[in-house]
Amino acid sequence: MGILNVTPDSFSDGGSYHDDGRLVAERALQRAAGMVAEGAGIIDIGGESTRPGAEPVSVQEELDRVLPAVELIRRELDVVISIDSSTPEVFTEAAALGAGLLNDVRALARDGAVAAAAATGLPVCLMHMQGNTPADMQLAPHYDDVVQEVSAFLSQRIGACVAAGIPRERLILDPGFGFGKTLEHNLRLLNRMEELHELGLPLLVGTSRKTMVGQVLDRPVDQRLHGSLATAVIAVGKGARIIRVHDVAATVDAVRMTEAVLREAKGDVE
Ligand code: 7PJ
Repeated sequence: MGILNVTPDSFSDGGSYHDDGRLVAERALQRAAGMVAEGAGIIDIGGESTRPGAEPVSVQEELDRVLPAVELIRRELDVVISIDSSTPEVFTEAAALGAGLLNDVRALARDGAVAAAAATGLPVCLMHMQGNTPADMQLAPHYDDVVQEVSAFLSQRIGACVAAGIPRERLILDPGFGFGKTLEHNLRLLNRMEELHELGLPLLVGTSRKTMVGQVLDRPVDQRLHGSLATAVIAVGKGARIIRVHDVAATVDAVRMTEAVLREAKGDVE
């Protein structure tokens, strides 16, 4: 899964483009095409910054950022379009334009989100976050047992989805690396990710360029590729099915190599 941000700070070489949704969408299409050529099977389009402390965006602004990109990428590329959003209106409109997956860091907690997601008929990725907004999630993360609490939360959200008519088979789970977690919590979640297989659903992992990598390696965000690859390899080794990344070409190589080794263990050499 390749990350495609359509927030105002994401096309830094084209500030004036933001006045024109169509040009932003064209830049987004170029990036998406590059990631597809590098081996991405899913493009995750996000119009809301979920960085700790980020300002909220209005529904209309999020729609204006995301929908033109969805429409253009859907028309031009053969790839699954994922919508990184928590906003019911965005789910509905993006689904109508051909999006194929809803990816919600708030696990459909917003008012109307479960019903709107159910009505689209699309698969949904439910992510764990402690504290329910990116604005306050990193203030003082605390867990008695982070893996158990993430698992219990996801289990509760699965229940809410199933009760609203989203079949279990349509759900994907994500422990939510960096969302209301200290470095120790993030490392423990990665080490014990197998325990989440008890929930019986595919796992998605997003650690690309995150603070946890920066903290271990003492590197700024533009120097976290190699550390991010290490986490992707571990996640695949522990059975993650989707890896959400900025650096698609490098991650595809690392994942393919990992999978070749894992296949050999099953007596199935490439
Ligand atoms: C994640 C996400 C993640 C899922 C972001 C960033 C922050 N969606 N959206 N999982 N992270 N499912 O990319 O640094 O970890 S935005």
